[in-house]
Amino acid sequence: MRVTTLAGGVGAAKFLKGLVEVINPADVTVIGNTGDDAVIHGLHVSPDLDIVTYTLAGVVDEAAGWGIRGDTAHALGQMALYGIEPWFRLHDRDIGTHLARTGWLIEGVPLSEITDRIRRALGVETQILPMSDQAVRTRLVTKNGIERQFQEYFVRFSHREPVKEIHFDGADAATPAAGVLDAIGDADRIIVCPSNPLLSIGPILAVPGIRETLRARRPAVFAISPLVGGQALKGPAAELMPVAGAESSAFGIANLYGNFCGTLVIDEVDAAHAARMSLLDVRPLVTNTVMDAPADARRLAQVILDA
Ligand code: FO1
Repeated sequence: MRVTTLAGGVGAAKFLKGLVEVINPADVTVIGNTGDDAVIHGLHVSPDLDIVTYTLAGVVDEAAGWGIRGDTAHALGQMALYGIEPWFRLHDRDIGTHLARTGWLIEGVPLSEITDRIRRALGVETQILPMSDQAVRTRLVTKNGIERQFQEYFVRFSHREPVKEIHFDGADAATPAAGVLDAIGDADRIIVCPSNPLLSIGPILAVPGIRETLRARRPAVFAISPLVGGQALKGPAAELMPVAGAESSAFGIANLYGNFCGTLVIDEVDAAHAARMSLLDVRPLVTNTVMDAPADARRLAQVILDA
C-alpha cells in the first residue's frame, strides 16, 4: 500500500515513526511544510523537514522534539564569547545540516534535491518532499498589528501573542515540488498528520494545485485531528482556530479539512462531535489518537490503514 502524508513538525514526526514501523518505509512519501523555514545567521534552516528526517533516521532529540540527540553547543558557546546569545539555538551537528543545505542552495540545487540527499545519507528509506522548491514563508500579524515571521512568533515570543492574521508569503508564485502532485495522485491512502492545521498544514494547502489534487482524491484522504478535547497536545493550534473562523474542536478541524478530506480521525473524548461531522459529509473514525509511546503511534497508523 502506497501512503502519502502531509506533515508539519513534532506531532507529525511521532505519527510517521509509527507508520513506517507498520508498513514498508519505502512505500511512504512525506510532503513537508516549509513555511517555518528561516535564514538564521545566514544559514537556511528547514525545521519541519529536519524534524521529520531526523525522527525517521532515529537521531532526533526526543526531549526537545527537534535537533539531533546528544548534539553539542560549541558554536553557540563561541558566539556567546562575542556577546551573541541567539533566541533560535543551533547546535553543532545540526549546523552541519544547515551548512550543507545553504551551500547547495547557493549552488542552485533545489530544496527537494537537497532534502533527498540528506534523508538518503541518514539512511531514511521514506521519500521526503518539501511542499515547494520556491520560498513560502508563514507570516503572522498580531492583534496589536505587529508583523512576525514564523520563528519570531513561535520561538522568540513563545507563540503567546494573540494573532489577527496568518499569511503565506510567496504561496501564489509557488509550484508544488517535483513529485508532490504525483505522490497525492498515485497514493492508495493519503494521511494528513496531526499537525497545526493553520501553521503547518495551511502552508502546504496554500501551494497552488495541492488542495485541488487532494480534493480529487477525497475518499482516500484521512486526517488525524490535532485537537483532542478542544486542545492541542503541543503548540497554539487551539488558540489559532478562530483566526480561520473555525471552532477549537474536532468539528472545527472537520470544517477546515472537509472539502478535501473524506475521513477525520478523532479521539474517543471527541466522539460526541461525530454526529455533526456527518453533516459535512466527513466520516468520523473514532479511536485513541494520543501518542504517548511509540506503540500508540503504531496502533494509530494501523487503525487508519485498516479502515
Ligand atoms: N524551537 C525552540 O523553541 N527553540 C529553539 O531554539 C529551536 C531551535 C531549532 C533549531 C532547528 C530546528 O530544526 C528547530 C528548532 N526549533 C526550536 C523548533 C522549531 O522552531 C519548531 O519546532 C518548528 O518550526 C515548528 O514545528
